[in-house]
Amino acid sequence: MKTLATLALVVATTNPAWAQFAKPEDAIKYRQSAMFVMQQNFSRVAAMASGKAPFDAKIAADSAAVAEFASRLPWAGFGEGTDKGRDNRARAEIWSDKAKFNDYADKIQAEMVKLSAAAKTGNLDAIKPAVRAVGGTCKTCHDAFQKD
Ligand code: ASC
Repeated sequence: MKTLATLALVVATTNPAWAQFAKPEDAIKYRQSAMFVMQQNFSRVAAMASGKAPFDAKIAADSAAVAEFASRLPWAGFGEGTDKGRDNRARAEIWSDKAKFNDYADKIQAEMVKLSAAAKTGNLDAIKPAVRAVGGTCKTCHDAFQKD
């Protein structure tokens, strides 16, 4: 009979990366959901920064904090074997150019930390450049890795 440690090793070495989810579809749904939460909260702050929505410091700070947290989540859903299935716009380059994709994943999290910190100050003039930096990072990554 296999020991628990051996079983754990077998599982760790034979399961594909999406195995932390029940199935690849779940990984895709998870990353899409996290992106959606991030986008909803970020765009609320962005609308204030651009003057399309009235500035409310508390809503901005709360939304930026949620966007920052959400920015940590999608990446676990991009494991091997999650390139196909469920309606999704992920390009193959996510998996073939992983280093670059991971750099963008790190960058958006870093920019979100800065945005959240700026939003906590309650100063709209500090929020504006941070919103631009986040938006620029979203766009650069989408241009490279998201299908039209
Ligand atoms: C959003 C959203 C994005 C980014 C990007 C910023 O609200 O859905 O992908 O901002 O448009 O340029």
